[in-house]
Amino acid sequence: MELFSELAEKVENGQHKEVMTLVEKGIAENISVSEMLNKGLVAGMNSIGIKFRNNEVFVPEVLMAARAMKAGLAILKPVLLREKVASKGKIVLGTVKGDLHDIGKNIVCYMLQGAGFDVIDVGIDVPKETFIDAAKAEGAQIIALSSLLTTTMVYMQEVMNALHASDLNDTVKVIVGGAPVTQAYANEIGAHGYAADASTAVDVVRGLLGR
Ligand code: B12
Repeated sequence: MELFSELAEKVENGQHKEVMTLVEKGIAENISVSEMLNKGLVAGMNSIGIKFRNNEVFVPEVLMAARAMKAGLAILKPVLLREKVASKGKIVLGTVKGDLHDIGKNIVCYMLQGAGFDVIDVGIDVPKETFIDAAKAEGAQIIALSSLLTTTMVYMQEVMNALHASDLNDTVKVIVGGAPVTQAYANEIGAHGYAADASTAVDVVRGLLGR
């Protein structure tokens, strides 16, 4: 659909006002919100990601694209949450220490909330103690860790170690994700779940909680 490719293009170009107008238009025309998210906003972010990797664009362009993506997400969020019913479980979610990427984490957050889970978003650059303390304080069943850098992905192991050393061990499950993270890595650190994208994350959490 033309709207999706237009959305992707405007995200890529960092045209946040145009992105907002297009998302509003899509909602008014009853276009699928998850398709606008995945085929529009996320697709745009993915293609700027490829250009960033190839040194065709630099940090300022990526930041503008990220701002455009966030502007679109802010409008989609209430619609994604509209379906929310009674809480199906509590999840503490954050991007691990040293890592400031939050776009993917935020999408995972909205998708989980939209599926009826309570999500405590502890933010970015989060030390292991914060994950453990928040899970304790909130009585969460799941800790969800995001990482976009190979250098910060290894911190997930430290969170696992802190969990094993805490009295939460065996009561809280850990799910991991983010571009460099794989199922093999999740297995290696003993995480209970892995998902490559936000909608799979919802399925994995449902599976872990048996609901
Ligand atoms: C946007 C971006 C930035 C922005 C971040 C803005 C923000 N507010 O998040 C800015 C410009 C700040 C940035 C900075 C840096 N970045 Co950067 N960035 C990106 C970029 C282009 C896109 C990331 C993104 O938002 N993708 C879109 C979202 C929707 O996808 P996603 O994050 O992967 O999330 C999805 C899944 O992974 C999954 N998921 C995510 N989290 C979780 C969690 C759970 C529990 C689950 C189940 C699933 C899940 O679901 C999400 C939705 O489907 C990527 C390229 C890429 N291809 O990933 C580079 C990239 C991640 N960055 C990179 C680098 C190197 C950096 C910098 C070091 C650059 C620098 N020299 O300063 C800094 C590091 C800053 C820091 N300490 O964190 C590298 C990492 C290389 C590596 N292998 O480690 C990448 C891969 C680019 C590259 N190829 O060089 N970056």
